[in-house]
Amino acid sequence: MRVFITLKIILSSFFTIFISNQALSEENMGAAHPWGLNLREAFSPVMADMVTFHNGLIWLITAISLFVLVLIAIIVVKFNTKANPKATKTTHNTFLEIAWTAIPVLILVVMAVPSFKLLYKADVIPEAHMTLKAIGHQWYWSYEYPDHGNFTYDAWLVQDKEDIEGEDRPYTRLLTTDTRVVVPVGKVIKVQVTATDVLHSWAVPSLGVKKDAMPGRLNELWFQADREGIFYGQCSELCGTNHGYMPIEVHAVSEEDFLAWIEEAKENYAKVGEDLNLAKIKE
Ligand SMILES: [Cu+2]
Repeated sequence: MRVFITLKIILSSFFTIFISNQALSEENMGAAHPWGLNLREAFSPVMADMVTFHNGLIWLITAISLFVLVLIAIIVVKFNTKANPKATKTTHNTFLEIAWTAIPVLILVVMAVPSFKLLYKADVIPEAHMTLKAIGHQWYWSYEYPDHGNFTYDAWLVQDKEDIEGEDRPYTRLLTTDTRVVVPVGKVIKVQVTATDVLHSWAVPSLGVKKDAMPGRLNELWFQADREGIFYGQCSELCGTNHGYMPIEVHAVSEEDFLAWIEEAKENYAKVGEDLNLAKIKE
C-alpha cells in the first residue's frame, strides 16, 4: 500500500511537468505548494503566455531528446564490434552535414519568433491605469502610490501567525508582509522599481514579473492581474543576510475595494517627502 502511494506521488509529480498544475494549487493564491513542480499558476496575460510557451517547448525538447535517444540506441545495437566487426571508412557526407547544421538552426529560428514576441509583450508597457513604485531596502520593500495621493509605507516580513490575527488574509510563512500592496483587478499596473542601498529584485512569479531594483536607476515593469487574489513574491537578487526575508504580497481587488483601501491608506500612511515632525502631527 505504502509503495503504491509513493508511486502515485512520484507519478503525479512527474505528470505535472506536462500538464497545468491549476487543480493542485489553492484557488486565487499565487504561491508555491507542496509537490508543485511546474511553473506557478498564471494570473496575468504575460505569465499565461509564458506558461504556454514553456509547455510548447517541453514537447519540442521531449521530441528532440527521444530522437537523439533512438539514434544512440541504433548505434549501440547495430554498430557495436560484435554486430558490425568491419567498420566503414566513410568520413564525409555533404548532405548529412548540411542537414544536421540547417535543421537545428531552423528549429532555433522557429523557437525565436514566439520568444521575441513574448519578450516584447513583457517589455513594452501598455497604457497604464496607475503607477506603483517599489523601493528595495536592506531588508524590506517600501511602496509609493504617486497617482493616489503619493503616500508611502514599508512592507516587512511577518514572522508570526499571531501578528496578523484577525486580518482578512491567510498567513503564509516567509511570504506574508505586515502591509500589503493593493491593486485593482483587470487594470494595467505600471511598477517603477528602484533601490536605496544595494541591488534587489522585485519578482512576483504568478504575475510573470521580475525586475532588478538598482540604486540610482528607475526600472519599469507592468502586469495586469486577471482575477482577484493574493500573489506572493520574493526579492530575487542576492542582497545580503536577510535577502530571503523581504517578501512581496500583492492583493488584486475590485475597483471599489481598491478605492476604499486608498482612502484608508491615505489616512494611515505618510506622504512622500512629508516633514514627519511628530510634535506637529500631535497638535
Ligand atoms: Cu533584496
